[in-house]
Amino acid sequence: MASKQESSKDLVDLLRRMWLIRAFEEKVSALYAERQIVGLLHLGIGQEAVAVGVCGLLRQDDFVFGGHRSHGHALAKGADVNRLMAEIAGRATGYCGGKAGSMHIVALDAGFITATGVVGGTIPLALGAAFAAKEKKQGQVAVVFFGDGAGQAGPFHESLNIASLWQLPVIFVCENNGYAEFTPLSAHTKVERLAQHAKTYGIPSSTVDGNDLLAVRSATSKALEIARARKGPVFIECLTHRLRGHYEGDPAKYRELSQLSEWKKKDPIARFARLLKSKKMMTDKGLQAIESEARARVEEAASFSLSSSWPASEEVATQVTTINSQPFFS
Ligand SMILES: Cc1ncc(C[n+]2csc(CCOP(=O)(O)OP(=O)(O)O)c2C)c(N)n1
Repeated sequence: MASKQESSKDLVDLLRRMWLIRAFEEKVSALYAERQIVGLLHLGIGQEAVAVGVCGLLRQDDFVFGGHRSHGHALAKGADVNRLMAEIAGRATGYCGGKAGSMHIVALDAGFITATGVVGGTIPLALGAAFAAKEKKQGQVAVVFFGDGAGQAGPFHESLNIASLWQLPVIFVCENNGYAEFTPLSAHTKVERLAQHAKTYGIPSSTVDGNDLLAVRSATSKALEIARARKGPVFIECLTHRLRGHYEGDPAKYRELSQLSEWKKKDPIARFARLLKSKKMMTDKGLQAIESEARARVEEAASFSLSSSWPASEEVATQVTTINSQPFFS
């Protein structure tokens, strides 16, 4: 249920943002199939409610960190659609001059500090941002998104321990989509709920339906109250599913088709659209318009990207120290 405080416009905007992410990733997938985009591509189609549910409540100056499946996190935090698409397409107009690609996005103007191809690699980095935020005392928080697979990595456990000990304003968001690459959760841990780890380290936690945007939003709102008051970290586990393979081109033979079709019925966008319609906040025509606007926007981004030049060869060694050279923690 939508809370009474949420205006109809706010809720429709959240749907709009989820559609932007979906349309963006579908376009990226189509460009990849045409070999206009190359490299390894991990899409979060089906997981949009987590990105939007969390980032929709953040301030521009909060810090967000992602992983290898983070186009949606960057967009939800406000990354520019053209520059993000151009980055994934390897063009000079991209956020990192076309040298970071899909897995290493940095969008500092939006407060999206970095993604990484190193599973669990940004979890300790988020602690650094949270430490700086705590020192600055301006209520900023750091949020880090990662998958269930990252929960088995050493840096995950070390980071939970230190964040709890030092009461850092960091929100750990685990997107438990049931698989780490091709391995189901039950084959990589005996722990059924990743939130159990948070309890071990004395961190307040919740496990929510990650395909229910309002459930994610409500858990985030409670987490922010704690983190902004600098009372320490919070852990949110979002149960969700990726509707694509681990990477584009993955035949996904490890997953029963029945499992996929069950999750398709829980598609977070269709589900939220149904809710808005049932509350008379949207009509079919309005819903169609939102989807069309999102698709038109990403077409524009694709044209911008594909008409942009490739990075010049003399640029190959520049920007490698972007984070060190920009004073975003000062
Ligand atoms: C440190 C490290 N180990 C292994 C890999 C190979 N790898 C890439 S993605 C992945 C699984 C990640 O699963 P999860 O954290 O659940 O994220 P999801 O792909 O489900 O979003 C692994 C093991 C890696 N990239 N980095």
